[in-house]
Amino acid sequence: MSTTNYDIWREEVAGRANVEDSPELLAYYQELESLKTGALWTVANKIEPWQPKSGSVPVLWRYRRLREHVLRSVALVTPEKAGRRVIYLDNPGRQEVAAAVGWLYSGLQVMHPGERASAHAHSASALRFIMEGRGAYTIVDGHKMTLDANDFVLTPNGTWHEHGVETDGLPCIWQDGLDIPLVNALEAGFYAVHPELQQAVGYPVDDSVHIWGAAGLRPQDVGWTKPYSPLFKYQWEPTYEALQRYAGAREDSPFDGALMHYTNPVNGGHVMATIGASMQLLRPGFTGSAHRHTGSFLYQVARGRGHSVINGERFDWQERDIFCVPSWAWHEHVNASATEDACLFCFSDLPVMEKLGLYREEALADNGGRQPVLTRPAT
Ligand code: GTQ
Repeated sequence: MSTTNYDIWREEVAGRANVEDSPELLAYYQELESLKTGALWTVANKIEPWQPKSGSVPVLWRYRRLREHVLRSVALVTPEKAGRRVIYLDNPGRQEVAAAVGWLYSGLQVMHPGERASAHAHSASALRFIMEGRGAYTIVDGHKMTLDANDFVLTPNGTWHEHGVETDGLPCIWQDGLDIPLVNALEAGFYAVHPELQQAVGYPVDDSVHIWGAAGLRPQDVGWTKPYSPLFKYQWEPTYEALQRYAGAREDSPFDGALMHYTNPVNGGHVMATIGASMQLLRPGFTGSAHRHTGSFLYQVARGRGHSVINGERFDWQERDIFCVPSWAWHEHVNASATEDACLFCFSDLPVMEKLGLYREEALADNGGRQPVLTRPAT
């Protein structure tokens, strides 16, 4: 055995389960099964992989193909009957748990002017990112927030929340992001409908932004101990301006360009305990290097066009398209335009990975940090 082969053998076999079946063993396994037990060596290599093996498939959901189907649901079901009028993103590798990627759920919700969905609360944490329309609002524990395109709002775990569109608005579509699959995996999900179906607005409209939204300033007389951001609403204009300033003040990350995390103004941490979110700016012509890390990530193109290579597959995206990067998948982003910025909104389970000590990251060393592109899916 050459040294090289020995290394491969050591990598793949040594210390790992390698027991061949025999009639005696097979009978033994059956006896164990009847006692609701099993021999670890029959499953060890599967349940303890060398590195994460995501069941999720990289997927690009093209908005120009989805939009008309989302709009069609308006004529087919009412928010009252459907509860939430949503078309969810169904990752072919995660259909059993209704996840878009990993343990994250996502869907596109549509509402017409004058419609409102009833108030409810659940253990899952949620966010929504406004894609189009005018007059959308969300009420969270009595705080009403008005929402425009590319605004992002939180409805954290346990809060009463409802959505609607003002009667003088335009049809609205937004992306929901929730940790429903994670909460279900942890068997910790509760769900309640508000006793009055709607909640009263108890504060001035957009008060959370006025109280918590001043950059670099924290209010003196407002205590906050909940494990999520009291700001709730993050507007596009100040976000984009902050990104441009940041990009102008320092060099790009080779992987992400200029990326900023949305934060809890109380402590600078992630916006919610289980879901984090970011917005990144890829300058004209930005060509990222590939890296991979643990955690599941869902991107929405807030602006511009470009492509990402995910595990060797190229996905060309444009404004409003959504794509996912599964855990430990190689990925690199490119802004195709020579003149226009591209901006990617992203939400993920990064807070979970970080808190549990499971976050790991690796840069692609080979090939100048670029993945060979294996396939080009049809558009
Ligand atoms: O608005 O709270 O897309 O509970 C799926 C489940 C949205 C919501 C979804 C939900 C919500």
